[in-house]
Amino acid sequence: MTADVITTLRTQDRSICVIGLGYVGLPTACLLTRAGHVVHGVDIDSDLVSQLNNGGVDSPEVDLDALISQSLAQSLTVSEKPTQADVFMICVPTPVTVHRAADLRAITAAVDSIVPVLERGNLVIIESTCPVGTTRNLVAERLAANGLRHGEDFDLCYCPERVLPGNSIQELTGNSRAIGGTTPAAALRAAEVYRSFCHGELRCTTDLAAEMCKLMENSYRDVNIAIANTFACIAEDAGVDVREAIELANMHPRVDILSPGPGVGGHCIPVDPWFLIEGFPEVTEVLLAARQRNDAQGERLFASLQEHADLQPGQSLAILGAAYKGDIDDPRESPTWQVVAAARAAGLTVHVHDPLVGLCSVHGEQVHEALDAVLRNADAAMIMTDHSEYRILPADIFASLMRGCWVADGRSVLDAAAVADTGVNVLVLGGPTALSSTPQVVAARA
Ligand code: SAJ
Repeated sequence: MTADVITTLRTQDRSICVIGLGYVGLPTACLLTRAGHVVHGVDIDSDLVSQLNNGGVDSPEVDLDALISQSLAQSLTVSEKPTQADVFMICVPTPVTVHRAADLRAITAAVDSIVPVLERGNLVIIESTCPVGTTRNLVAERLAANGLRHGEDFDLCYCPERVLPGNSIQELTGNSRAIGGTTPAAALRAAEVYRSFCHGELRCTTDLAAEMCKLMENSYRDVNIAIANTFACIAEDAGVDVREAIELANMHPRVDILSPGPGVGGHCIPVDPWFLIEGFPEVTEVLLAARQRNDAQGERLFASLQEHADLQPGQSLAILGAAYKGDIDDPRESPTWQVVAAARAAGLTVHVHDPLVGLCSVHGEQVHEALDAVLRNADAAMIMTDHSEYRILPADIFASLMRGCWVADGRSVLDAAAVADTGVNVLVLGGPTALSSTPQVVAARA
């Protein structure tokens, strides 16, 4: 917790309505409450609203859990409808459709929901990632239904967030931010609101530049992950350990190659580049190629495992990792689901394990908490997520439970040589396969 949170507000904007209480909106509403604002949180998820009105939700982030409880005990109120306020902050999801087009229905619905309570002199802030021009076009047009014009009757801003899930409070209070306004005065006004809880640099700019910078940040990361994945594919064919080669290359003072993996998940990195590709198709071939490389990684690793282990219809595959990245509990938009679909299409029985996502069903797929049950009698296994728990698995766990003798390690979390010594071969994404001198294929265990 930062001790230097400003408790005496330097802005005239005291009451704030935060619409969308997800992994960005809820911590933001709590931080604004802690900073002294009177905050009302809004979400269309009635179960979430009732959970919050009954004391809070379980977050894997311990400090966030405490902040939510404190805020609800302090003055944070929550409902399914916006109330009048000085400031409206919209933090709703903006996915892409199956055709990779921006799906702005949640933003449109959120904007429409504040039209009845929008008043002259208000400030409206969009935080959700959106195509360049959305704020001053789509949002402004919908808000005009109230007869009010942005820049004259109310202020309109676009202020993207940079929260890395799993470290929300530190990221929201410490990261710098672009504060985009459709007028300079609007940006300065929004900066005062963010200054109440954020001690990072607040850089005022236009709404267009702020929308563009958000998409650039995540597209940049997607392309850099794709470069790492390209090098991994080359290394496999060249017989090189890509992680050793990356470590060597990153010794260069101006090289910083990221880590290869079996796909890019989450609601942002694999999504945001599509907003630029959709808007500027003639010049975004690099972004498109990166998306295609990253999206191919999971099935590429599965196909290689299928070949090495000679997997046949009716056999079983254990998949370790439902979350889209290590040490978080969010399975949405995870590359795991592409691999599950490919394995099922190959006639395999699939069981998915995740220590953090826990016992639940995602996209109709059961996620299990008990690793031994998922591994028992499996004909092959695939590690999709770099959870810390997988890095400390005993080397013999696969030999002691599985029927087959092949494991594909998509995140290089295993000590492949130690596992190979137990009679199980390890197919490492981007790295040399660790072959066992005595591969074990054992009869099904009771
Ligand atoms: N990944 C790799 N290799 C890497 C890094 C990541 O394969 O070297 C994969 C991860 O396994 C995961 C996916 O990429 O599946 C995305 O993970 P991430 O940690 O790169 O990003 P997010 O989605 O958790 O958070 C990103 C962050 N953006 C940037 O780092 C530029 C965060 O700051 C943003 O706030 C967030 O997107 C967002 O909401 O936009």
